[in-house]
Amino acid sequence: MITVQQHIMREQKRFPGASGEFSFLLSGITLATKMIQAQVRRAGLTDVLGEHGDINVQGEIQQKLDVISNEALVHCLSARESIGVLASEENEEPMLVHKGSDEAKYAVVFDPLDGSSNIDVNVSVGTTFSILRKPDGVAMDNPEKWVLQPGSKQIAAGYVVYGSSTILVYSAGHGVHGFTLDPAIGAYVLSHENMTMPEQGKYYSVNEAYRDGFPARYGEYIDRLRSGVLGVNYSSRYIGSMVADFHRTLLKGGVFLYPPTNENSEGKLRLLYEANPVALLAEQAGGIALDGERRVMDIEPTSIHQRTPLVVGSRVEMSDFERFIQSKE
Ligand code: P6P
Repeated sequence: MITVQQHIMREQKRFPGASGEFSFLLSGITLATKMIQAQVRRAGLTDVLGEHGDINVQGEIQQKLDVISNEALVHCLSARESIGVLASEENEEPMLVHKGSDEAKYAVVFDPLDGSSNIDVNVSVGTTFSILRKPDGVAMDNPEKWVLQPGSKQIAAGYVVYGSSTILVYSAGHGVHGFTLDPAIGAYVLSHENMTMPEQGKYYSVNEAYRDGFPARYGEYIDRLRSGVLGVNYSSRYIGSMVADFHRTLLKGGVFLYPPTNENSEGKLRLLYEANPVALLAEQAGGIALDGERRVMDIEPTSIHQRTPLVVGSRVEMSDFERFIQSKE
């Protein structure tokens, strides 16, 4: 049995000069997500379901569990001296922690409870996170510069999916590893070492209700998948919770798409704390992640909550997507 702490310590050795601060940082995430899952698992039993009432920066009504989850992550991560900046889907501005500390060199960007609109109907939700190193020469009085970096600069990223079991999936640039929370001992135990995305899958995943609002090439691509031209009789799976939809794509292959729509012309998913983490995992697992034209992790962010289209999945479907889209230009 290998716990995530043991695994991180092993990974830690790959970070030159790291003094255990990286593993302590990640332990802040594992602790917070255990606190979150305890609330998610009992949501129906305690007064945590339903709306908190406030409107968050996304203009979405904050679910109570969103607020509790955000507070858990801010509390646990603020106790890590190596962190200087936190940025959350729930907070308009980045948060400074350990202001002035010479130890602080990392920023953590997260969505505390992605898919939270599904909570009341007991559908899987998730926490996403992205860890960045402070750019050289940037002081803490410029927190945006700590987080406005392309996804290629992530030193680690991952998610926790609160589903039929609670699974943490992360990469620190050396493969993708999954850990299942064992409630009997309260530890994340290695259950999926060196996860690789199948070369091809049998599912495509998109909200087809918005199809009329997609740029035409996306609908044409979905028709192409359904035509059998890739040799697979695809089935459609869409949960409406990105972490759950991506987790299936990582394990089973296929493609997940959130294209531009009439309502969200830049796409709905957020670059820093939804698209970038899954893009790192997808590439580390042998898949591809695009914004429809270019590599997600090449996008230079200009604002913390900026959105992006996302097309992510197996090499066969994604290579075909790239060729097909380019043939349309
Ligand atoms: P739609 C959840 O609100 C979320 O941000 C992602 O987790 C999910 O993939 C997407 O929105 C679902 O959006 O428009 O299909 O309901």
